[in-house]
Amino acid sequence: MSKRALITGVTGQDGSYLAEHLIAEGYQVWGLIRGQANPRKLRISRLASELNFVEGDLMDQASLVSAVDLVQPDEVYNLGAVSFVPMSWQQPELVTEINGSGVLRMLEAIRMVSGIGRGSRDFGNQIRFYQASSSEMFGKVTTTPQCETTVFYPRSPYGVAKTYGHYITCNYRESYGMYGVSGMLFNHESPRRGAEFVTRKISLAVAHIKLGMQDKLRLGNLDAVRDWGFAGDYVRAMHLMLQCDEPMDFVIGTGRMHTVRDAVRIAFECVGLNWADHVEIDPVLVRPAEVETLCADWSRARDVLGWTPTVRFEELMRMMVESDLEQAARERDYAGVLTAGSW
Ligand code: GDR
Repeated sequence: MSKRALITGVTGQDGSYLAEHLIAEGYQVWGLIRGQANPRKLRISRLASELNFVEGDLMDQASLVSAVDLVQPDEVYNLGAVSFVPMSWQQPELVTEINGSGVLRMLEAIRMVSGIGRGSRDFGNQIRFYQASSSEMFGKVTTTPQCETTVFYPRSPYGVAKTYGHYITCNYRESYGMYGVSGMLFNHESPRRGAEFVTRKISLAVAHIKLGMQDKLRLGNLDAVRDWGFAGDYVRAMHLMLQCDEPMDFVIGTGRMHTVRDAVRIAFECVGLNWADHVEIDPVLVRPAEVETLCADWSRARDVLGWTPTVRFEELMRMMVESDLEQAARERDYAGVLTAGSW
């Protein structure tokens, strides 16, 4: 019989790639959606016929119990969160509720439905739980690269909430013998990335500038260093983490560092333009407390999971720019048709 997976955050970038991956692996996949979300309009529209949906909200304990009870999943992937770090200074309490307490609610739902007991370590028939932890937990780093034992020093309400989610997952593993693991994922991007994140903001702007639809690109801190990988690679790691005999946390990244300035330069080079002619610094976009440098030591994932990233940063930026060029050209042509039609 095929395995059943429940994914929170299924409408996001990672949720869409993970749902595709699990369906290809023969899973029955269920996405947790909030009442008014319309799956047909979202990233998962192409999967709508193969995906099942169940209503629920990480803010509502009872809805999670009902969803887990209805789906009876073998695996739960908790990707649902407010993912844009700056929003966590604007709505810190909401972000703490969803990204922090939401993890606790899902763990409790699994515990209640499956009756997992204190300290039993029979992982065989348990619901397995994946928590989307983040490199933002490392924050103000003192050692580079960062691995599973590096100390946390989060620099935003987002990072603090994710750190709570991480520790409560460890705690439920240790308190109740639950199969719960955290993937500490470094930045991961794709053509499906939200437009507010820096790589997609850049690739969209490059496409629009190349096609004469935009003039300038405003950015904040160009010196920030990130370890950027391809989201499609990272969801494979999530799945592998739940197939181990013993639950264990993993760092997932590429071990390569680039600045935001590198990202801008590479993206503009893809269309033969000089970034310095188009980029302006906007101090409003500089964060109250910045994570300056992140770089993953992903050797545990390589050794234990046999996982490796397959897309280099230059390829990733090119993939995003090319996708946005196609999309921008369609938008421009559509606008042309509308204008012509109005004459
Ligand atoms: P991040 O991703 O906060 O690292 O979190 P983001 O792409 O937003 O920022 C990366 C770096 O770029 C700098 N930056 C800008 N960022 C944005 N968004 N917009 C700008 O105009 C801009 N200019 C410079 C930022 O200051 C930052 O240093 C992502 C999210 O997906 C999290 O949910 C996830 O947990 C982590 O990655 C791993």
